[in-house]
Amino acid sequence: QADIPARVLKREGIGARVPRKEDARHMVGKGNFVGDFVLPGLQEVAFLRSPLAHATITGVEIPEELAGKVFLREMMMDAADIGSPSSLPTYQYSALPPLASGKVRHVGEAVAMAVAPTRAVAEDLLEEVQVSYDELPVYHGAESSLAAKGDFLHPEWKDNVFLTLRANRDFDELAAKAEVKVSRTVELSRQCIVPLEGKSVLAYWDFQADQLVVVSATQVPHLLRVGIAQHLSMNEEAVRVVSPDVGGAFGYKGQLYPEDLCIAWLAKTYRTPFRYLEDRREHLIVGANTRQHHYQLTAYADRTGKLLALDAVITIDGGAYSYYPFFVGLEPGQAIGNLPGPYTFRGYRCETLCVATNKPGFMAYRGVARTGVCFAIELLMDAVAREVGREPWEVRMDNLVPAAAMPYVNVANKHFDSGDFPASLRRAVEMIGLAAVRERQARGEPDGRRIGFGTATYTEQSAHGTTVFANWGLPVVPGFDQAVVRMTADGGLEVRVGVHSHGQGMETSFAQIANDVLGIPVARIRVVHGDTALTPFSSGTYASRATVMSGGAISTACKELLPRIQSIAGYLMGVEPQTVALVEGFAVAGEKSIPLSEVGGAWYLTPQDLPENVHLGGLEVSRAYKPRVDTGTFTYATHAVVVAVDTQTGEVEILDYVVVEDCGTMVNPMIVEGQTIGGIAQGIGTAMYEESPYDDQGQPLASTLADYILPGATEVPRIRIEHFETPSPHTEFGAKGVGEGGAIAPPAVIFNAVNDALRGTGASEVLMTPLTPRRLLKALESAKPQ
Ligand code: SMO
Repeated sequence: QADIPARVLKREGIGARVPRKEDARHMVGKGNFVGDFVLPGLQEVAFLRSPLAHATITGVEIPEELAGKVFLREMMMDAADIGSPSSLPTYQYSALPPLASGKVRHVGEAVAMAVAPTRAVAEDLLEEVQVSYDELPVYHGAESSLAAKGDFLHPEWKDNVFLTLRANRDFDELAAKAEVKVSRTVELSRQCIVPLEGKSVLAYWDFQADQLVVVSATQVPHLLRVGIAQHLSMNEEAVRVVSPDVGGAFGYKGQLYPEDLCIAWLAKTYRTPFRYLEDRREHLIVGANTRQHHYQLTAYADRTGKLLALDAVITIDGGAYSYYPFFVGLEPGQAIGNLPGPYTFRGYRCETLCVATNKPGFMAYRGVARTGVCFAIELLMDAVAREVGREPWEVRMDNLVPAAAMPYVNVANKHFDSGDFPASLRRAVEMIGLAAVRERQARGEPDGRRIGFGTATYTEQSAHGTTVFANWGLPVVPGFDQAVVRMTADGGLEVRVGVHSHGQGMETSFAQIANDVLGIPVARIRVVHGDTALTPFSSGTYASRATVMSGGAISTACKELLPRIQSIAGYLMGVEPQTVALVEGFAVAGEKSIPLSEVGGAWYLTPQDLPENVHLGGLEVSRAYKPRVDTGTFTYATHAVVVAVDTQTGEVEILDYVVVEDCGTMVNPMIVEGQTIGGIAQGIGTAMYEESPYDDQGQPLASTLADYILPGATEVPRIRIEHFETPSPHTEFGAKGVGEGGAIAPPAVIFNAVNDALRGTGASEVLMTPLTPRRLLKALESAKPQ
């Protein structure tokens, strides 16, 4: 191995903390976002949005001189209403017109659009448009929607419910055996997702390719392509979607929006470029559409707190429409399936309703319903522990699925593949130093604040298989993924994937996965993503699936490419192919080694010198991949916190935050940690700050960042993370998904810690996010003598 330069002898494969390739361009402001594109003749688009939550449009007046500059629904009849079909029997379909026609169903719904050389001029044009409305009664929350006897939100509906899901497994029998019954009502407020970059879309006509090109900040370029083709009655091959750098997605960019369709329609119709960039105010008004779950829960347990059964009614405020491909359906499906958490109880009754209201359409946000279900079950767990007078984490230890029971199928038919849930909890309690925390609590703080400890353990399903999507009745989402790998003539590697990376670090971690098989230095591996013309079809980036799915496809494709490289290298070196190892960009056999550029050069440049049998299929391989079983993988983690509560001001400070997580084999622990911390920051937002309240007329009350409070650097504490690494038995290299997990547990642990701190004050428990000082002081008021 003397020929291998010493400087490249470093390990960059699976498990290495390789610095992220993608960070440099962002650090120096060289990212390329939809807003950065410069195209000759580009017109900017602005939308006129409804000021009312529910109304009939009785007339629209557009001054004559604006003809060709302002558009309404009836001017674009060759575009279809957006819909998200599902074959689930209880599902009611909602048609979402690209621009409102006849009715508006939430504040901010787009009614008209204007085009102009600048956004400001386009907004000015809209000032000239007069829309008259007849107000309709507003369904401002699930309660009023469910009470309706007629005049439902959508014509032909039989009530105001998008979807009802029910589960009942041995509930009556097991609940009857319970000695302790504990009920709670817990709730998460509606909030926004607030990525740095909002919705962004640009479209133009590529005359050479005879294609509509849609440049969009999307996390699902291939699904968006299918959606645009379907809704504009175009052939799929006539549409290309490019997703360049995307400033955070988190679920907000996983669907086809009216704005996407409008911009695509303009470019298809006029064959000139158009763009729309959502501004912050639009985001806070039209994007206020996630997390709002209401839970009525009853736990049935023995007198030690071991649960026998759980009864729940989950009500989700689904907003007015379901976006393509299936957004109001995902949330109830994930909620009913994941509420039982990582526990062993065997009795479960649950009804989950996704209710239509006059608010923007609901969507998934990092964690997809599991932030809600974790909050619900983990607050209930603490309540059970208080009821039976035990330490909450010890009650959990008796309820968690033990490692010896793995693989384990829980009461909601979740197939946990591997891991040691109790060990993660024990370790988190150790890291936090619980004994010392309890002593400190008993002593009291010098500044009078109250200390509290909270913990939560959750699982995060990822790598959902085809049957999971099929069970949701979805027509367009296959549960597999694909990759193409190609060794270049000069010994480098191109990896092409249909998922999109927008913060997850896939340009680095995917290169590491390929490096692990082929030994090509990460610096010589280029990960190509974000263009349907360059990449294989993919369901896209969501549900923490990309490392397992696309990573698995890359790994299997590289394993197919490996013997082809060995065959050529073996021939060139005069050794048996199977004796050739690939190390750091070289083919090595005993004392001999050649750089991979010689292998690539032989195949591409002098193929006539290679015998037929070593030529094989060439140096490019395409592979589709899905895990060995269809039931997914289950990452799990325990989060634990210590908080200090100021009972005078209602302020909560996080003093310590620890995570013990297990996402199977880590490709890059540094990226796993980054994902976890980023998720926790967002979870802290859900727990303590972020809220989109509505009044009873459906008017959003937080439409600027002065009213909608985000956690900043000072609100996110230092987070201590430890990893377990139990490889998934089902996946290519043992990985499980990790992208969303961090956001799941923070509300649960913070509320449990605050309720722990409030014990003995007589305050009522806090049970609703976000935990603002106002809510906390209200809980404390109940302690005061009336
Ligand atoms: S909310 Mo995620 O993009 O599955």
